[in-house]
Amino acid sequence: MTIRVPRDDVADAALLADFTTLSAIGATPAGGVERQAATDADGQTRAWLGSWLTERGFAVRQDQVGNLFGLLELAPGRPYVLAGSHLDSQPRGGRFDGAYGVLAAAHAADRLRRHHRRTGRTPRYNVAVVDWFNEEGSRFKPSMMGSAVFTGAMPLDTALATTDVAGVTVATALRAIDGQGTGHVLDAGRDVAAYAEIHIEQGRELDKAGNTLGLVDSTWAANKYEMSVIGSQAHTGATAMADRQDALYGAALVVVALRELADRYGTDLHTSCGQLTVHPNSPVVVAREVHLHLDLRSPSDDLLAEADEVLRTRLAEIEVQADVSIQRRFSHTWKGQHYHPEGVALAAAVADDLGIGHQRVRTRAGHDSTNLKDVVPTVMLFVPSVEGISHAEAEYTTDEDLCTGVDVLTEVLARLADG
Ligand code: HGY
Ligand code: MN
Ligand code: MN
Ligand code: MN
Repeated sequence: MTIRVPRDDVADAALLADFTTLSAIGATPAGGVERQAATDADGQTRAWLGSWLTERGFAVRQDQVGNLFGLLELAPGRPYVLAGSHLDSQPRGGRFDGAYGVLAAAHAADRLRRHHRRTGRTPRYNVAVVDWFNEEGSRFKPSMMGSAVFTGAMPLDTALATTDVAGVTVATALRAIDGQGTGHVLDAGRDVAAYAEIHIEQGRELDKAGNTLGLVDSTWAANKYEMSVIGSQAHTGATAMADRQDALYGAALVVVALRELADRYGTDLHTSCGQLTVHPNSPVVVAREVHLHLDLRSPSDDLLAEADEVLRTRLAEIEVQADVSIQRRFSHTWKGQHYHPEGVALAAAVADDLGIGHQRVRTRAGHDSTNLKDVVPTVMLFVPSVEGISHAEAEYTTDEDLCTGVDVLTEVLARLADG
């Protein structure tokens, strides 16, 4: 099939200049960014995107959970093809994760706008760019919050009432950055014809294979738990060891048990505890309570369920061993599922037509497309992460791969918009 929107070399320079500007917001010393959801830095990137879109004729709107949209009406009254990702980052995170996908979507949609103005053609669908609120789930749990509310996977009120460790709600934090819209912008079921997202791979497959493009055909499954290990406070010096109910000792056994569980299943299970809070967290007090966030991922739902059972048994042993009690509750879970085969086929056809090396990949990380794929036809694309590094300041993707990714996304968007 012939390419609908010709490559635009001038636009490469503009994309890279914009990415440099964006990466300077909330920049950290070693080349990362600190832009957790609804912080000032997140607010600044949203404001920057809003003015970038407004200057190019997009109608900028925010919904009640802070999802930021740039609407481009090319076919009045018709549904929209959405393209986007997320601007929020992990603490001292990488500057590419999410932000690249939002900028790529903005540039791709703008190339489409200029192309339709030149040719006078009217596509079947309108186009919209989106920055999904709080994809990362670091400050406010769970991750992928904004897209979960948009797709009906999470009630709006539950999201708005979610608090961070300081007790600040999402609603309060959004108002502080002028991030809360008054009403509905788009209805996932009625107004959205398809969704496309481009993202860094955050793994080594493409980098190892020397391919530029990943066509995401499925996702690993994930179980994320919040856990409390409850003991009793005591003097670290005076209290006899036999009299202790040391919550931090119990939590340490849980962390070791997670690693032993992963070792048991080889490469088919990833486990970690990334966040641990000790109370009262004093050097001369035996901890009374420890809160942990656990993250278990596997390509197999059945294996994940089996690992959950094995963990449950080990937790019961730890309760006896450390004389503590352990409470656990799911905070977020998603199944290992396939993406739309026709979306994968469309992306493969574009890669072939553009002569770009590509392969199918399975995402281990969650993305906003993990939610969108459940309600609309979805295309998810990856560009390489050098050495697979992500959620770290050393995260890196080459300029060439960034630009190639936008070429592909532009063409995918053009074909989705033509329906
Ligand atoms: O949980 C996830 O995989 C996402 O990156 N927040
Ligand atoms: Mn991401
Ligand atoms: Mn991330
Ligand atoms: Mn993610």
